[in-house]
Amino acid sequence: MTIEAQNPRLSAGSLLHQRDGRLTRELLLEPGAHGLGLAPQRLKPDATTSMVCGYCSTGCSLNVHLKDGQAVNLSPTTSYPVNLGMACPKGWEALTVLDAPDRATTPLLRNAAGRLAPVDWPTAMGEFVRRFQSIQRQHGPHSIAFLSTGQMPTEEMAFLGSLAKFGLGMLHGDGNTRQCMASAVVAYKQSFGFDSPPYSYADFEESDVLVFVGANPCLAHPIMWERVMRNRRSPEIVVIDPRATETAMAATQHLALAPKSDQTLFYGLARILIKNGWIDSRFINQSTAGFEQFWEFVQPFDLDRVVAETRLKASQIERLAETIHERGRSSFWWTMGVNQSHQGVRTAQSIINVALLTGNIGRPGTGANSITGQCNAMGSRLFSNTTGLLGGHDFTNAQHREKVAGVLGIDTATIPTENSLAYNEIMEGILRGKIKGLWVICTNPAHSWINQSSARDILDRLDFLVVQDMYHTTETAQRAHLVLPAAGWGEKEGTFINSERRIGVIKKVRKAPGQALADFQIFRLVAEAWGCGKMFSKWTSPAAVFESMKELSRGQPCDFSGVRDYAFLDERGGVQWPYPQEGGDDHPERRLFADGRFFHPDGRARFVFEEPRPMTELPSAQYPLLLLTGRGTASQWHTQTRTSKSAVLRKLYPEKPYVELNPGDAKRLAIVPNRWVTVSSQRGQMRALAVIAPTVAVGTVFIPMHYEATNRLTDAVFDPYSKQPSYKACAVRVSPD
Ligand SMILES: Nc1nc2c(c(=O)[nH]1)N[C@H]1C(S)=C(S)[C@@H](COP(=O)(O)OP(=O)(O)OC[C@H]3O[C@@H](n4cnc5c(=O)[nH]c(N)nc54)[C@H](O)[C@@H]3O)O[C@H]1N2
Ligand SMILES: Nc1nc2c(c(=O)[nH]1)N[C@H]1C(S)=C(S)[C@@H](COP(=O)(O)OP(=O)(O)OC[C@H]3O[C@@H](n4cnc5c(=O)[nH]c(N)nc54)[C@H](O)[C@@H]3O)O[C@H]1N2
Ligand code: SF4
Ligand SMILES: [Mo]
Repeated sequence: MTIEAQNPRLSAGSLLHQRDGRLTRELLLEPGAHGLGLAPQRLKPDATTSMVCGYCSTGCSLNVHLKDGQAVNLSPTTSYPVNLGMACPKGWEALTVLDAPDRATTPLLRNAAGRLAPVDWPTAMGEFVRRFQSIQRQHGPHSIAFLSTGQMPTEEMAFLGSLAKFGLGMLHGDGNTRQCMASAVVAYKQSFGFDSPPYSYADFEESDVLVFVGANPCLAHPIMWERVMRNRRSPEIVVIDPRATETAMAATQHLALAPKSDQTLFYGLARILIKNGWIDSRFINQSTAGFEQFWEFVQPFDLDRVVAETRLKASQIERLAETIHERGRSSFWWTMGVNQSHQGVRTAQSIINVALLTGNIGRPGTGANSITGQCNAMGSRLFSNTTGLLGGHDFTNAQHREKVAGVLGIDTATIPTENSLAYNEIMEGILRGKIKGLWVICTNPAHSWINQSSARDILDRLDFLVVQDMYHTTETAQRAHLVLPAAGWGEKEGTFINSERRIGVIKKVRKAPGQALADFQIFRLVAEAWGCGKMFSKWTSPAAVFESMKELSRGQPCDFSGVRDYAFLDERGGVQWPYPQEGGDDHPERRLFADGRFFHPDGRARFVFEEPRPMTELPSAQYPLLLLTGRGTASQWHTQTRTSKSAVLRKLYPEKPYVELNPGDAKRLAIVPNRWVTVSSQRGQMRALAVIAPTVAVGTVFIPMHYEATNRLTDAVFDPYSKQPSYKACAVRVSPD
């Protein structure tokens, strides 16, 4: 019997049922049924189960309460080592946003009239294959690409990256993690030999000095901040941020430096520390390489120069050096104020260098610690198969390709031998007509990508744009030729890896609306429809993929082959990598590098440094102010596709776009509070309500990224090593309406 006969919802003419009717029927009719003992049908219908949150990288655990097999409510888990019973508003409201009326419930195909109209899955898959394959035939295999995410379970990322690159023959695929973590990734690889944030959240509580650089955890990582508040060592809290953020206001020292002068500051700081002998010579000798050259390099960064470039007071810089020296355990935490810069990699390394110099690594309360952003940015860094080959491997390394092929049971020849283009290069490829088809999964570039008018123009040039999202209303989905309706967090299963390398489980506690399917199942459908289903015959469930991921990780710094299964993760409150099969350390909160050995072949960390460079777009007579962008409140998430759907969250943030201005600038420009102003850059303009506050320095303004128009203003500038966009520096003008 064909599928159509069983289910009138499905139309004839699809490729699917011809290949494997059983598989397809299973996929279409029982979304999420590929259970592993965790799906609701196996959970007691009125049970409470726990799972990690699907927003930020803190990775809090939430207890989800079920009634008749469906989640009805949740509360934070008290026994989980991450959040200890706490959650922020987004976590508390995580279930509400699943019920939004704009959920994508059927595939949508743009019709002859130019409108997106509902179609069934077989038609959608048929179009997917026909259009992409025809582009490939006409323009070559690499004329289609994908953009993925840091917000899907690792199993889905691994599936997508493998399907696209090994099955569909794509060479180019990148993710929104480029917008976010690329600078930290490159910095760690070069400095430590592997992308390895070394800390555990216990370090928030065990530090004597916490230095936050370009990070606003009070609202971007509120539960990490709660951990800071639990610190009983009367810590010195230093915030290095041009703005007086919520976090800066709670600090004991706020260094409101000139934007993008952090690298100079940290070189100057290193110079003071070395000059005064406030360094750990034993650690430097045993565990690092390049100290002599670094010492020579920082000589010209004397206090006068650093004061001139950072616009800080000499006493502030000296006090920071003294604090680090006197108080002992210092930890350095950085986020987007560092990574999103024209020199993000070297700035991150300027921080790493100070931690290395002072031996502040591998001990409690120390570390050069990049805080990640999205719930599974860490999973994407290891398994998205974009920049790196699955499991922290390298596409250009023949041994790595063989290992991966062996574990997956595929022909080594299907694995690309070169790296993908980066996100910005994919966009440029579209502009140049080299890339004609794009598959966007779980990200919203028409809102979040830099220099938005140009980004939208580029997306609109595509012959075929497929967007796979929970909501059909996103700025990117509205431009798509084909929309694939995806299940979201809570409607599917898999694992996330949080900021401190902790692998945690998510579960299916809700049925996805309409015909929406877990991304995992969409990938299975694509594999079948494309004709490469056989290659993925072992990829039957997230749990099965998790087994392969364990094997892929074996022998790598991120080895988690000792994790038995999902239930093991549940029992343990998540498990941090590494957790190898032999000799795994069972301590619930672990840090790396306790033995002073790093991941370079000689075991030594590197001092990496370079002369700082000026920003590309400095304020001018026409655009006299510098725009900083970032997170606005704890209740808004990125492009707001999810958080704007909760009435509770909507009450907790300003509905209308706003721009924060210094009172001095406002006075000069005759701008009064809470009135509309126009903010313009060379690339575009937006209207915003004026918020006048001394939290921003004279000459700078701040606009949250959550409002659609913000990226009309930003300038497409990238770090040369990480290709991460510099979202936090461009010249603007503000004029009253
Ligand atoms: N509520 C909420 N939480 C989130 C998110 C969200 O959207 N909403 N997103 C998550 C994600 S993906 C990420 S990546 C993180 C981001 O977390 P954060 O990086 O903490 O947040 P941002 O506000 O983007 O940037 C942090 C700070 O960098 C400062 N900054 C700008 N330029 C410079 C500079 O040159 N030097 C220094 N030192 N500082 C500078 C800004 O003033 C800002 O206060 O948050 C995560 N958590
Ligand atoms: N100006 C400015 N711009 C920025 C930044 C900044 O600081 N300033 N920060 C940058 C950073 S750090 C980041 S991380 C990016 C974030 O940028 P985006 O990734 O574009 O933002 P999100 O809103 O998180 O988009 C995620 C999309 O995935 C969908 N989705 C959620 N769950 C699922 C799922 O399970 N499956 C599928 N298929 N879809 C799902 C959501 O509905 C949403 O449309 O923005 C960047 N842009
Ligand atoms: S802090 Fe992050 S992980 Fe924790 S509840 Fe809030 S959004 Fe979720
Ligand atoms: Mo991010």
